[in-house]
Amino acid sequence: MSLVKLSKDTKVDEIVSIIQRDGGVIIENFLSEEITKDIHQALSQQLELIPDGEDEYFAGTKTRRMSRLFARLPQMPLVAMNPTFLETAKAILQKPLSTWSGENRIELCPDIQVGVTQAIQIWPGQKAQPLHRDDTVWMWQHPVYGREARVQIMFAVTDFTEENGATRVIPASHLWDDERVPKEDETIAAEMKAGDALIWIGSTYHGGGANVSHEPRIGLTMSYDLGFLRQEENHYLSLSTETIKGFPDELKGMLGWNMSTTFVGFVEHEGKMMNPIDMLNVPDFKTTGIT
Ligand SMILES: O=C(O)CCC(=O)C(=O)O
Ligand SMILES: [Fe+2]
Repeated sequence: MSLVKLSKDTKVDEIVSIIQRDGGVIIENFLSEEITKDIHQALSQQLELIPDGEDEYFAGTKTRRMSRLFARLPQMPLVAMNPTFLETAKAILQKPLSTWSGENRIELCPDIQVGVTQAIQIWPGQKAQPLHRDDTVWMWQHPVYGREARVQIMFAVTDFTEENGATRVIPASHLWDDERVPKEDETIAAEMKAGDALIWIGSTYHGGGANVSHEPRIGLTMSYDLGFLRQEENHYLSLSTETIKGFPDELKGMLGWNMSTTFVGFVEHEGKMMNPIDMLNVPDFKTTGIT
């Protein structure tokens, strides 16, 4: 079995139905060759300054991980706002809930937010990462009851091959319960050309592959998560208000500067429960992020 490859112009409904069946899908030519080259150049330079991971088990001692990508990589909005990714994430995550408010039946629809961003450079000699589900960060249980928590992308900055450590995925493992053990021989390598992207969900077992080639592999990952969960990466401390102000309003909100439909994340200011996005217009309000 292999993962289905689709063109970036495929209708969102079709992308979603394949993800719901297989747990993931590959989108070819997700970004243009030119943009991919620029991202490659920027990330390879910045990754030179990043040390290998310290943890042999999961992060990898021959793997460099660099986050805070919205502060570091000017092309991040092109990844995040790419309609194929954004619309797919919305279609999967924004499942409404009906509940009571007094005797009124109301329908609530969750917002989505940016969770983690990370450039992952796997060097020759790195062993395969343990197979895992990324929704374990919130101890999500399986089979998923009600709703998926995450829709994630792995953008191939370099070619992804079986030899250089392409992400390994167990197709349809998002449907498994929490007892079944994920095994290496059930995985397939998400082989991609630079510029392609794997989109998968938080409940699908996957992991970085072993790099037995002579070149490093670079992937750029970013997740969209349910807006009422805690963000895996702390964007409030990572990105300055100046950086945030440079983004389109929808992206500002999705980086955490939005209050969820269920009021998660409000800020009290002068007795009002404010949406944090409105704080950006309050004179003298500033956060500096890591510099
Ligand atoms: O690098 C990869 O291919 C996957 C990495 C991953 O799944 C993780 O770090 O959670
Ligand atoms: Fe992962």
